Amino acid sequence: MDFPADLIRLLSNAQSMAVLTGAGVSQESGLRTFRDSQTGLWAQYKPQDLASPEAFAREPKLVWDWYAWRREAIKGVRPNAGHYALVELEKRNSAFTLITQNVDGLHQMAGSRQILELHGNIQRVRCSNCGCLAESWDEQSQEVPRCVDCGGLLRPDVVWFGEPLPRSQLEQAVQAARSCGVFFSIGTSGVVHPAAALPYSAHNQGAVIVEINAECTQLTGKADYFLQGKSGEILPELVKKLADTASR
Ligand code: BV8
Ligand code: ZN
Repeated sequence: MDFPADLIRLLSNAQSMAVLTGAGVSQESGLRTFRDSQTGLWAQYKPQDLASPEAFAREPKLVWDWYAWRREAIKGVRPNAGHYALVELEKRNSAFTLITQNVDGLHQMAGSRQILELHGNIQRVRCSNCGCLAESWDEQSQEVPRCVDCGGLLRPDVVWFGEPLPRSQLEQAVQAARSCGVFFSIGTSGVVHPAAALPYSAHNQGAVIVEINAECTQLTGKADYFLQGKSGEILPELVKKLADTASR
């Protein structure tokens, strides 16, 4: 892929970078995005209908089983070249913040260090009553497992629709958007708030906006650069171009 020369120059001299990733970054690892239709048993449900405190209150076992199925699906999944390219980008930029909406843990697995998980992590499970993280639980249990401390129902440690994002992670993400020189929005449809507002905060303070997505989104018209295609292909090529430029 050819990159605009001014983009390469700009990225080579960037003082600080922030990156927002969405489900599209994990798509080439074989994980369905939120917009992809669900499969099998779950085809009849929309994620928004299951990922909510109301759904869990109404049908805790159904919601628990959906997350147990997703944890199982993630077991065989590995980071793709896009995740690893972001690890390289972090190594090349001292002021680098990775903000992810993904709950799959693939950025950690790839080796990214400074990660802000805005929507939690599906590999963690916490008590819906006392909030403490569960060390272990019986994945084969026929009932929703309960907290060993207080007996409350266990739930995935993710942010459901209608729930507030973790304050510290959100504050750090807002801070990064407001102070970065370059803001990447990668593999996200930009529909879910407040994460979707971050690129606009960056744009409003004068950051250069680079969007990488397989298709146009609501942000595309505002982006300074729109690199259309698969992040697992574009990111490694971009990082290689930056490395080649630096070595000249
Ligand atoms: C909150 C964890 C308040 C759970 C998730 C009306 C207007 C604005 C906002 C709202 C509104 N009504 C309600 C709201 C608020 C709501 C919201 O934004 N709703 C949306 C649907 C309108 N937000 C909330 O409820 C948030 N909380 O606002 O709380 C509050 C405050 C104080 C006190 C009390 C309450 C909580 C939102 C978090 C929800 N949890 N995940 C779980 O995973 O089970 S969100 C979940 O969906 C994901 O984490 C992800 O963030 C989101 C899906 O978005 P994407 O990642 O963008 O994925 P998507 O599939 O949409 O797009 C993929 C993209 O990749 C596409 O563009 C595609 O083209 C591209 N792509 C595909 N393949 C590739 C690719 N690109 C590159 N390469 C490829 N290979
Ligand atoms: Zn408890």
